[in-house]
Amino acid sequence: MSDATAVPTHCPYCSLQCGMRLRPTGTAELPAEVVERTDFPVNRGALCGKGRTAPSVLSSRVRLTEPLVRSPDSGALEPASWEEALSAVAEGLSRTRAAHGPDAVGVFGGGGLTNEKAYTLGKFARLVLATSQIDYNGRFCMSSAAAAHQRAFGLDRGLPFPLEDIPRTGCVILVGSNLAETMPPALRYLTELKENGGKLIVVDPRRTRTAEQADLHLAPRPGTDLALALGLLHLVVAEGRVDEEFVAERTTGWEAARAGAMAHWPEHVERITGVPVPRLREAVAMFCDAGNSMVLTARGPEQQSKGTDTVGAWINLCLATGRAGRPLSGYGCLTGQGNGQGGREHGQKADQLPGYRKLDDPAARAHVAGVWGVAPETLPGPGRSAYELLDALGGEVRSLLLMGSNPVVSAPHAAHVEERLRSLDFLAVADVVLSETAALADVVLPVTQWAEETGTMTNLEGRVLLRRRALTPPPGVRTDLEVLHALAGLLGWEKGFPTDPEEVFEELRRASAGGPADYSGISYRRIEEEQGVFWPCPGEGHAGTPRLFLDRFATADGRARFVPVTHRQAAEETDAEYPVVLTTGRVVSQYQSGAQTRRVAELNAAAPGPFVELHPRLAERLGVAEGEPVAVVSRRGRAVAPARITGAIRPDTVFMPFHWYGEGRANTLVNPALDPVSRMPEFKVCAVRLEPVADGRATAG
Ligand SMILES: Nc1nc2c(c(=O)[nH]1)N[C@H]1C(S)=C(S)[C@@H](COP(=O)(O)OP(=O)(O)OC[C@H]3O[C@@H](n4cnc5c(=O)[nH]c(N)nc54)[C@H](O)[C@@H]3O)O[C@H]1N2
Ligand SMILES: Nc1nc2c(c(=O)[nH]1)N[C@H]1C(S)=C(S)[C@@H](COP(=O)(O)OP(=O)(O)OC[C@H]3O[C@@H](n4cnc5c(=O)[nH]c(N)nc54)[C@H](O)[C@@H]3O)O[C@H]1N2
Ligand code: SF4
Ligand SMILES: [Mo]
Repeated sequence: MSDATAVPTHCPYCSLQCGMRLRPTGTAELPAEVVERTDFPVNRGALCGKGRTAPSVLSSRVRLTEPLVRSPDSGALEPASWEEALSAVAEGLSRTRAAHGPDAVGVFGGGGLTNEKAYTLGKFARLVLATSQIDYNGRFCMSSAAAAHQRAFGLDRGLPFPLEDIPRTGCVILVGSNLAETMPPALRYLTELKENGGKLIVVDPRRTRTAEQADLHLAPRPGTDLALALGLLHLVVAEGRVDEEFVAERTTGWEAARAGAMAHWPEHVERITGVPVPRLREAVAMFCDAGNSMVLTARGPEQQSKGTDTVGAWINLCLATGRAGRPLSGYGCLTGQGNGQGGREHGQKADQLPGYRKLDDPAARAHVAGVWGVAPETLPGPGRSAYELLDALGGEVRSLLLMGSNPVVSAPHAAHVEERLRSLDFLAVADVVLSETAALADVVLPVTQWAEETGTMTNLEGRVLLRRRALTPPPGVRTDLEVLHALAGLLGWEKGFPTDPEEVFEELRRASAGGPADYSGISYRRIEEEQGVFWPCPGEGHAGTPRLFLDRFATADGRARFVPVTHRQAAEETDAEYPVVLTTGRVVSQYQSGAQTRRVAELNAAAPGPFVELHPRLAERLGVAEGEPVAVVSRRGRAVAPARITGAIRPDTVFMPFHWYGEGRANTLVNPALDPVSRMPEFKVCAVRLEPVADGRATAG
């Protein structure tokens, strides 16, 4: 297969942003083929099944190819022209604004959108709609780690070092990440770590494919990572393993953090977490005996109503042992979505302006207003967080423009969110497929996909990448930037919303200049020449910053801040009525709400539907056999899915993946309790009871 006609680009899905090449085929059935691209360092040619099959979603058989408008007569979505569809959106949003004010119009974005789209969506909300009510699905993703990063280091970039550093450290504690399934090509970094003699500790209530690779697997009860991290820090102090010099020179706040940890005796921590004291000691020895070590967290410890404090406790462990701010050591968060990093930097977040600036900071407002050519006082203030925004739909927020998310499947307490979406006066959804959320809309706008448009993405390392348009999109679809340009025009903003991504990026560079996430030195040309550029990159002559904090942390005094934390319970603990813990997550062959991957035959064959993973003891008590339906009931609702019985999960816990709609929708059950700082919902812990689906059998648990 010749590469001559293949365009270098990146996968449409997760934050690894694996490099690939695409070769157009000239057919509408399957418009492109994936060709290997070995020059991109993150994946060196390796792809998971989702990446390999991604062109299937470009097929005219599964995607949207014309706008849809809900007919007042039939009540059904019917094909319409772009002019009709766009004016219906402009009218819908204007009507709400005229009747209820600008804050009655909401915007919901996504961490899969390119930097250019995320930036433009935030600008569109603040200028054209003049609303404060914008947030996005990244709130459900890494917001707890982001908040903890900010508190401790003064800056939030998921990984403060490139992935290539991982095999060269001495020990990695991987907390609540199943990267063998969620970022398969990244498993190589852990394999190389072990080949180099390094140790891997995995913290997960399930013995996952990732945990199977570990030298030490700790399986705490879900929602108890905070106690676990405090217990490890307690032992670090008790065993005299604190790096006093590092603590004195590069941190503040140690005494209070130390006191917090000393209150968490190992035996007490064992009672809370279920992890035996000898295993805690083993972990401390592995972590501290290695010359360098890292802690990496993902959604397990973060998607909790105490996710920010939990990540803070892991950061405290790194700081106390001097495992931060020096080469080959540190704390990092494995961000999830394709542009999970860039999507949280350029203004689609409720409290934020481009360049990771704060919306309530007068200097930030003045700078960005200057770039946008408006007076700072016209910019609205901070709005509601994602779940709070969804919860307010049909109440204070009466119309919504949604781009790049499928909350009917992915939001907590999903039946309630679905009902709120249905109660809106007006809903417009831009998507590539008719997702479950798009199916509720008054207007559906069909947009181009990754392979058909150019734009930048910032991967989990903080590396800014370029996706180049490789294909001509079908005639009936437009880009998200064209959609926002047209809507802005209809709403009185002829200028300021360009459709050329590079023109948007040039403006984003200026808007981000001087901010924490400074992109001002990055250009499309540089990205192509350098295999991506790491931010901050504050000038054309600046090399970019693959490694952060080596000389100083990004706080005012340059020191990292210990945050005093203590363990607290999950928002919903088990009791006699709901005796089992439900946790949720992912499988390798489906992506997120499944809107894209459920349309790929090969992936569906591998992962055809939801399931309830449970321990043989629990299954026996319940009287269900492998594959038989189980009802899982929480205070919010009931879901039914086949039993998958395995000794790889704790007997007090069940696991459901969240990729499906219908009776097996995991989020019907999930508790929308929010972290007080990050506003992250508690996706990883709620209390449930299990019932066999046939009548007459007893409740187990
Ligand atoms: N195949 C696939 N890959 C993906 C995605 C996808 O949907 N599918 N999504 C992408 C995105 S956006 C994200 S955010 C990432 C997520 O990537 P991960 O964080 O790796 O994915 P999850 O499966 O949500 O959770 C990871 C692990 O946390 C464990 N866990 C559950 N509760 C707890 C707990 O209380 N404590 C601890 N320590 N662990 C717990 C689960 O058992 C699970 O194995 O994946 C990205 N990659
Ligand atoms: N129970 C449970 N729930 C969870 C989680 C969990 O672990 N457990 N994890 C949470 C996490 S980490 C995340 S990130 C969320 C994600 O959940 P969602 O926000 O629902 O994510 P996706 O399924 O990726 O939805 C993206 C939608 O945008 C469309 N799309 C893709 N690209 C584009 C584009 O460029 N433009 C436009 N306009 N549309 C596009 C897709 O077709 C799809 O319909 O789910 C959260 N929900
Ligand atoms: S690991 Fe992520 S970026 Fe790489 S091919 Fe799979 S889904 Fe795509
Ligand atoms: Mo995510």
